[in-house]
Parts: sequence; structure tokens; C-alpha cells
Amino acid sequence: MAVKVLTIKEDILVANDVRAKENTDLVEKKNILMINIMSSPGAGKTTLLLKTIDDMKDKTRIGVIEGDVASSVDADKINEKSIPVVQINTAGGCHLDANQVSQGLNNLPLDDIDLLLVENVGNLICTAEFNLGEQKKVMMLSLPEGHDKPYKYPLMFTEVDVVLVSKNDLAPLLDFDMEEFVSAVKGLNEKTEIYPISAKTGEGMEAWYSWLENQLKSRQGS
Ligand SMILES: Nc1nc2c(ncn2[C@@H]2O[C@H](COP(=O)(O)OP(=O)(O)OP(=O)(O)O)[C@@H](O)[C@H]2O)c(=O)[nH]1
Ligand SMILES: [Mg+2]
Ligand SMILES: [Zn+2]
Repeated sequence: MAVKVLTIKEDILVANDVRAKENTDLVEKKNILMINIMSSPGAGKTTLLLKTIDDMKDKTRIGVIEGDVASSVDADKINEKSIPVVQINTAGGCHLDANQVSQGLNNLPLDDIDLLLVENVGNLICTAEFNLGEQKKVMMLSLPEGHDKPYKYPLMFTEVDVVLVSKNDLAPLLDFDMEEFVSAVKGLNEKTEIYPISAKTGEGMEAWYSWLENQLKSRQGS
């Protein structure tokens, strides 16, 4: 079946936080864990989702909201995995907002989803400013972007629960200083978890899956 593509301009009339709260209420009612995944363009978000779906879909019912300025390229790849997915096109907007996600939620079979992964528009700046109603925020920083990014984009690193350091298979080719990166992130946000991963080789992915499973478990226990 073809992917549903919703083109939605940012709604400046309804306060984002009001919509975000409605989204949270809805996903909580449906017992869904919604995670907002942010990064700069090309850090590896879709690749992470595809690998996570492959490795987790037998035991967890996953759904995806894809956010992009244009196209359904990412949602088409997710759709091949036969899980519920909807593509939101922001018509020029450089981040997802809560209104767009609300309409995404209205177009998904929420009773069939336990884990909803939201791939935000590739952007390290304003995506961090818009609450979507998610329970957890994850950001991905790929090795080629460099270890100095926490100094330059502090809000993103301050807001997130998890930092995935992606493309770790490229480490031998680059001079990414992991120790300095970890210390810069912890200087901004002591509580955030940092997991170096490679969705290509599978290295480090178990730590990410364990974190996801713990979040799902603690929701079911609550
Ligand atoms: N070497 C290596 N390449 C990767 C890895 N993950 C993703 N890539 C490559 O990085 C490029 C971008 O990956 P995507 O998953 O499309 O990145 P994205 O963050 O979804 O990109 P946008 O949606 O455009 O923001 C692709 O060529 C991937 O094959 C990885 O773990 N290792
Ligand atoms: Mg993508
Ligand atoms: Zn923006």
C-alpha cells in the first residue's frame, strides 16, 4: 500500500504546548511510548529506524511518523517493513510541531502500536525548541560531524534523554575525540545517556535496544 503523505504547514494559531499536551494525553491513554528522534540531516536516523524495526519488531509493535520538508523517500523505506507509517511534509518548515504530529497520530492505528518513533526534520537547531508531546527525546550525532557540536548547539544536548553517537564504524578514519565529546555533553546535561552505535555493523545497538525496552517496561509497570 502507498504511504499516506500529509502536507501540513505550521499552525501558528494554536499554541504548540497546548497541542503537545493533547498529544501526550492521547499516547498515554493508548499506552504508547512516543520518542522524538532529532539530528542534523544525514546523521543516520532512518537507517537507525530500519535496523531497530528489523531487530525489535518480533516482540514490539512499532509505528513511525516521518517528518521531512518534502518527499516520502524515508516513509517509503519504512513502509517496506510493513509497519504503520505516515509521512508529514512540512512544506518548507524546518522542524515538526505538535499540530503536525497530532494529525500524524490521527492517521495511525494507535491501538496496534506500543512504540512510536518520530523522525524529526534533519536540523540541530529549532527541532529542540518544539515539544511534540513525546515522553522521551533522543538525538543522534554522527562521527563525521565532529566532537565539538555540544559547544555550538547546546540547547539540543541540554534537552535530550539519550545521545546516539552514530557511524561509529567510521572511527578509524576520523579524529573524533569521544572523551571530549562525552565530557562536553555531560557538562550540559549530566543525566543524558550516551551510546556509540553503528546501525551499519550493529555495534553498540544492544545498549539502545535495552534502553528502549526499559522505557517500555517502566511504562507498562506504571
Ligand atoms: N558508515 C555508516 N554510514 C551510515 C550509518 N548509518 C547511516 N549511514 C549512512 O548515512 C547516510 C544518511 O543516512 P540516513 O539514515 O538517510 O540519515 P537521516 O538522518 O535519516 O537523513 P535525513 O532524513 O535526510 O535527515 C546514508 O548514506 C546511510 O547509509 C552507519 O552506521 N555507518
Ligand atoms: Mg531520514
Ligand atoms: Zn525550524
